[in-house]
Amino acid sequence: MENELHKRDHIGVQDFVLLEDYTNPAAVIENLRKRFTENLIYTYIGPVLVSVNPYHNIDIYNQEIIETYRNVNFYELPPHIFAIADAAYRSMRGENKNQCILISGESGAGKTEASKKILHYLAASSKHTDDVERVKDRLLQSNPLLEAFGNAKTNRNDNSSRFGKYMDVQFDYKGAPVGGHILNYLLEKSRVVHHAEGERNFHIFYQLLSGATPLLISKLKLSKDPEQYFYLSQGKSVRVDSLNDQRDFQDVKHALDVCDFNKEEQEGLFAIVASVLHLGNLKFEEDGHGLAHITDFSPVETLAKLLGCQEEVLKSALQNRTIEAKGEKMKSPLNKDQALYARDALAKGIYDRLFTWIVHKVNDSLTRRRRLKCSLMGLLDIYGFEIFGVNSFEQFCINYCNEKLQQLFIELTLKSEQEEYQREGIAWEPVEYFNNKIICDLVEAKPVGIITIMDEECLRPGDPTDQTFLDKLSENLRLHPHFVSHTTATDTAVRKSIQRDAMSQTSNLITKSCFPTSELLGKKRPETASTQFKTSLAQLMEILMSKEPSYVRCIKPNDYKCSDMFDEKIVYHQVKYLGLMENLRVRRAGFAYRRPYEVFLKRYKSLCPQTWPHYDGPAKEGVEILVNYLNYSNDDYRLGKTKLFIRFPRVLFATEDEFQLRKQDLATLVQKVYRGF
Ligand code: AD9
Ligand code: MG
Repeated sequence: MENELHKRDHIGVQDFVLLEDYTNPAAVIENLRKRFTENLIYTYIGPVLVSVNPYHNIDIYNQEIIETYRNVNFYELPPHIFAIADAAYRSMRGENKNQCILISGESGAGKTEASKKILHYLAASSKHTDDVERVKDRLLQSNPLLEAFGNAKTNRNDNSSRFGKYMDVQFDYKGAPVGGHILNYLLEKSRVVHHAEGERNFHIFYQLLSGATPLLISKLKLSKDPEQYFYLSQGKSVRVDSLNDQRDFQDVKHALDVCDFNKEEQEGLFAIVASVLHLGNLKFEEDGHGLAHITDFSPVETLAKLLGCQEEVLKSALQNRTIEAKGEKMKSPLNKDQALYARDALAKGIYDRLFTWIVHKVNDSLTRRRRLKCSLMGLLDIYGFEIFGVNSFEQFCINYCNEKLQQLFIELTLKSEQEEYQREGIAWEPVEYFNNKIICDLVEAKPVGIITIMDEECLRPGDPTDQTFLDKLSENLRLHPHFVSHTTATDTAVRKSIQRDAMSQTSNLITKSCFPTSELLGKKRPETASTQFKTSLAQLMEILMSKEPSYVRCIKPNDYKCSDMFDEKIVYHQVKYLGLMENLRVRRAGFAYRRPYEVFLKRYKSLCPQTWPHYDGPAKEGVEILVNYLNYSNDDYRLGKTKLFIRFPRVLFATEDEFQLRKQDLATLVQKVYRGF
């Protein structure tokens, strides 16, 4: 970064800690704006990378740039996502520490793109053995595959991740990628049956209709027109300019091949995707007794074929539910609303499990052949914070996940700052910060947190409703300083019933393995979705805490997916809730700038006759001589064990300006010498 310091007026500073006015959000935003206008989308806060989505392709990810960043200390080059990847990679290898890179930011801010760039960087290393090349290929191909099934167009992002993903890349002792493992978090399965205007269902449905051969389409009894399907057409935007469903389908097919899905598995998989579409087109009418009847049986026939179950069983499961009374199982007919609910529940259940099955299959293909010890680099790309007009259970979980990550970020950055001060033998100057643990506690505390109360309501016999749940929340949490909203409960009885009855007898090889009989027989009461999510998040936090973290904080410049618009209000909002001001304050608590003695001396030694042209003593002493010569006052700096700490940016800038002048002088001198003066 030093090589760019002198240009700061035009392009802003490359590290926010160098802003004189660092407590002022306007100065931070102005710096981001300047850089965004110049296509400089990356800026540091110390070791944290802030990235602004450019919404257009910039040629900064090519092979040449990859090579430039490889093995270079990250403050020696302009900020870049590759610098973060490289630093983490080198720390993993050099210090033998497992790493994780946490990418956060709201929906559409660029998290998924950032994670793909990092993976690309890690995989772009020199040619390896065939085995390693195969692993790299699979790691890279897992992206288009999981995106097809887990991403969708929303009003915020044409390729929005609707699931959370944590991926470990495993490296052998030579630093070559040899395997991987993916953990997936809560797919937004409600999208299978419903999406808002302007949005779409998961990409794969449209890709299949658009890209499958006529033979496959006819085998699956599909129509190529997405408008024909209730589950695909609700948003009235089946086609998206920025997406090419037909081509993407070919990519998905290729990815399936690379990730070892055999022909039979691929057939089973597309049969399930098609069956969800057929399910959505089932209609019911009510008879004189208020009971539901399927109006047209032809989709049921197709469904039974695709899923490999008996038509009669399926029919019955779609129109009745099984209840247990006095230890006996009985069928109870559904009314129309219940039947529609059951249909949708089945579609969501099938799709959700299909997704998990795909992740398992990908993991199988990424499993290392040899069980030697390996180092890990984790990449976390979750769904970003989002607020819609109507927010459901999924938004609650997504935002809760973001709160947990924010808490982790605050705790870990503070901790690592304190540790560095301690290591360097410099007194820590305490900083005030907002710890959002209070928000996480509101959600997850026991005995009175939102999730516990929701669980109690969901599992309570009787007739729990949204209203009774809301009443309980208000009763228990009204005094909490951050309690302001409510959420809804679901009717689990009908959902469970249909999944047991219909799916326990299928012969489609995927649904068969996705709905194990023991579970379907209800031997054990399943945990509620929120408790499962809470548990998996707690495990995720443990995984992350056990590794050395790096951070990428993504910001989107406007709400219109537009490349030349920097909306200060929107950016300010994100700067605020991402806690960037807080982060900057922590980082600047004492010192704006810190560098190892060797680095500082190497750059500035020409400014002092005692260190120029050669200085043979220890770097620390050289720096001491240098800063004395430059007249640094006692309050301007501290000497740590291995690093120099400079308190104010102006001190560093003055030194840098002097250096630039000196460089010019030297250049002129060299020219003169060459010209023979
Ligand atoms: V969500 O929470 O999954 O809805 P993300 O993942 O934060 O969201 P994503 O990475 O999908 O956002 O980025 C949204 C779009 O912005 C991409 O599809 C690209 O069109 C665009 N984008 C993001 N980052 C870059 C980039 N570095 N260069 C060019 C980018 N375009
Ligand atoms: Mg994403």
